[in-house]
Amino acid sequence: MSKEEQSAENFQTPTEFTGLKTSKPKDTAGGLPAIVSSIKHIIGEVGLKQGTKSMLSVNQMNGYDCPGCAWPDPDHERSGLGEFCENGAKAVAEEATTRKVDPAFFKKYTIDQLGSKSDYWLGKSGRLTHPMVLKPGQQHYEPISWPDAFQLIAHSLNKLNTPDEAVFYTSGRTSNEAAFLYQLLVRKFGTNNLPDCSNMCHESSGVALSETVGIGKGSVKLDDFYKADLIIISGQNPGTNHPRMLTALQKAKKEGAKIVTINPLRETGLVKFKHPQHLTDMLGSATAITDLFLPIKINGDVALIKAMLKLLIEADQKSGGKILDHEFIKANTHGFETLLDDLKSYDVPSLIKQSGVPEDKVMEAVTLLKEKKNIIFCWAMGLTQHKNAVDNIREIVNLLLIKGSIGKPGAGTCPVRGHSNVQGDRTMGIWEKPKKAFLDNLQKVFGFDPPREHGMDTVEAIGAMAGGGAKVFIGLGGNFLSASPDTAYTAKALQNCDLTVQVSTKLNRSHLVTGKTALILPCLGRTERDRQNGVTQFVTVENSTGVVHQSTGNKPPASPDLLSEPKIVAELGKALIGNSPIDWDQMVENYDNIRDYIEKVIPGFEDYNVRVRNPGGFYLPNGAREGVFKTITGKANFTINRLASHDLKAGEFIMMTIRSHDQFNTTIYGLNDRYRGIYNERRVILMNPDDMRDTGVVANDVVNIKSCFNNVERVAEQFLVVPYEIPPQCVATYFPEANVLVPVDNFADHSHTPASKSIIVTIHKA
Ligand SMILES: Nc1nc2c(c(=O)[nH]1)N[C@H]1C(S)=C(S)[C@@H](COP(=O)(O)OP(=O)(O)OC[C@H]3O[C@@H](n4cnc5c(=O)[nH]c(N)nc54)[C@H](O)[C@@H]3O)O[C@H]1N2
Ligand SMILES: Nc1nc2c(c(=O)[nH]1)N[C@H]1C(S)=C(S)[C@@H](COP(=O)(O)OP(=O)(O)OC[C@H]3O[C@@H](n4cnc5c(=O)[nH]c(N)nc54)[C@H](O)[C@@H]3O)O[C@H]1N2
Ligand SMILES: [Mo]
Repeated sequence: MSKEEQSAENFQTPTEFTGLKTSKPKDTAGGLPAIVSSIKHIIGEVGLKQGTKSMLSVNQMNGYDCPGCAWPDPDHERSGLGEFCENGAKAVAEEATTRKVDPAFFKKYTIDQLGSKSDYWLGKSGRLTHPMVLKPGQQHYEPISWPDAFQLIAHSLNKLNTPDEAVFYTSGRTSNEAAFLYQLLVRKFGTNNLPDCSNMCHESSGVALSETVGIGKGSVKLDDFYKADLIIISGQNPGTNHPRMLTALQKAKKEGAKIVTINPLRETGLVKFKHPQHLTDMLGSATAITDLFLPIKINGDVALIKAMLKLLIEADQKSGGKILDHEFIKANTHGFETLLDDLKSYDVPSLIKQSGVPEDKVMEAVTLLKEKKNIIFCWAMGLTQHKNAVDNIREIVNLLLIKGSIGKPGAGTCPVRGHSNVQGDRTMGIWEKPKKAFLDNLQKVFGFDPPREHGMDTVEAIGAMAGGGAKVFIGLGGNFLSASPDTAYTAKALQNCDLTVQVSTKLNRSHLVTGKTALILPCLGRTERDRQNGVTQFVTVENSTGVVHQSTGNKPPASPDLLSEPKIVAELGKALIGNSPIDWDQMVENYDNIRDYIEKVIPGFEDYNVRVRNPGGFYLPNGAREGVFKTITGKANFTINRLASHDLKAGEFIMMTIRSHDQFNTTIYGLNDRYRGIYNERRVILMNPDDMRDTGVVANDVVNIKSCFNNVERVAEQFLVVPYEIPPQCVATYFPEANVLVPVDNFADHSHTPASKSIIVTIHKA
């Protein structure tokens, strides 16, 4: 690499410490501290007046969808105080910031200077304002006009030997309209290379649920929480990542539901909650959320659920068939006998031991499961990011099926989605493995032959770029470098490209580790007014429960030079393919036109433009919700699943990479993880005190962490040890700092989701 090119070190955040402080983990989420924190972030980035205005329209019927998580809003009512939470406030503040990353900023800093800054610093620099280009061998981005940028991309794409040498990534904040246009452009160009953040997120859920219940999405509605008698939450930290879920759980408890949580960590939001918008809560005592906490070992979930299944089946036999829902099993499922047979090969004590959960707690959980008929199972990344992640979720389905807990009110599957429109993007066709029916419809409506061969997912795309098989990378949102596994390897993959393009709102590390030529295309954010031909447009999104609704930005754009995502895709379409047969201009002049096409291509969007104008939007069809299972067998399928197999040697640990309270994925809002009592530092490793003693480390010791997979050693340097209540042989670090340790070739079977919650590591005093 020549001296002028980017230094190899730009790929990770600097290893200097920022000054760790710790306290006891909190036992109550929300409350006054949540309000104080919201206000601090809003005033710091936006100022009080504009900030308050922005917050009041979050998740309102006529406002914009919160750019944070994908938790649903109530169907008919909205809080007059704004339907937002502390972390929603941070997400809005981050986007609405008044600071700017403009051409003068890029003139001031070289790529290497920016590379030496932390992710926190990069994000706090402000909003991107102009399209910028980084020419080969240069150290500074320079302004480029929009038409020149589109020509440059079209030229690079047209030079490829085949369209399959291009990778078109999507992050889950993209609207339905932008996503639909994007996949159309990519397929018209001639490839299905549409990896997305979902590949690293809930892909394992999609795969498992499609196979077992016939739809890759959850089956419950928000109202089901208030009809459930048992809610199980596993592998999820809602207090931080889906704070509005706590409101639903609080209400569910008032309606009589019991709540069981399964997690290696006693996450604060799951312990107690005070609703920051309810005066009675603020003045009175907090609601205890969890009735029973099962402290599981990382990746011990299949073992735990198998133990529960066995114990329930035994109890059922003893009770003469009163515990399981035999009528449901007979009428609606396939494979029950095979499951019973398979379970005979396990014994309960060994399963319980492998799960790490104390036996009396397992028994308590089984007692609840025996009594309760309407069960909802919620989960997130703690279950989807393991080698046997698909097994994790299929095993959950086994549990729900024996209890007949799906396809009726108050019961079902609830994979809690991450990005606010990640589910909608998939519905729109952002998928490297599109269904035949979808492509057939595309062909019928647009009159071209879409490619039929499956494209590359995230892990495959990294490999292709590293190996020279892919040469152009385009990212519609996201931060591919830092979100992907194996940061050093992914960096080489991106640097191997001829061109990398990032459509972004904020500066991130993917702008600093680039192909030979790089483009930044700055776009409008969710909160901003989007006008086309002088008329304000709205976009649409789909939440975790399959509700499609409007989102209308109301803030003036951060810069007059920003384009909306649909406009960027349409302009690229024109430069690459021309304005015929697909009339890109017509589609973006009024987003209703895009929605008319979506309606023609995708089932469930009948009368889209009318129904999406109804307050609260509309539900998409969901077979599993109705008890109709569109699987190969025509029934809900029981499956046979594998236990995790980590033979940890002495000195080895299983590490999960998790989110702190002050981040949204790779966007770092602040340096605190308030609920866990960790302040002003992200380079920490949470360890069990007994393990610390055995390893010969004490609190605040500096360690290097090593992972070794398929004989390749990876090292993450300079982490501070924090003693924490976590099961033995389990440790935790934050994502993305620890992504250098996630092997690109260690991913979930069937879904290819990187196993970023089960990395085998050793810990070494630095
Ligand atoms: N504020 C904020 N909101 C967010 C995000 C954010 O970064 N910040 N990210 C968004 C996105 S894209 C997503 S996908 C979601 C992520 O939401 P979560 O899945 O809640 O996020 P993680 O921090 O990855 O937390 C994983 C949880 O699983 C637990 N866990 C880890 N391994 C295991 C295991 O083997 N078994 C069990 N039972 N539990 C385990 C961890 O202790 C942790 O509590 O949140 C979304 N919302
Ligand atoms: N080790 C480890 N790795 C993980 C995970 C983990 O738990 N552990 N989690 C995985 C998960 S669940 C996910 S979803 C992925 C996340 O992967 P990504 O979605 O790729 O990453 P984000 O950090 O959400 O992307 C942030 C960037 O998106 C851009 N952005 C924000 N809003 C907008 C917008 O409205 N439009 C556009 N065009 N750009 C916008 C900003 O420039 C910002 O810098 O990471 C995965 N990686
Ligand atoms: Mo995610």
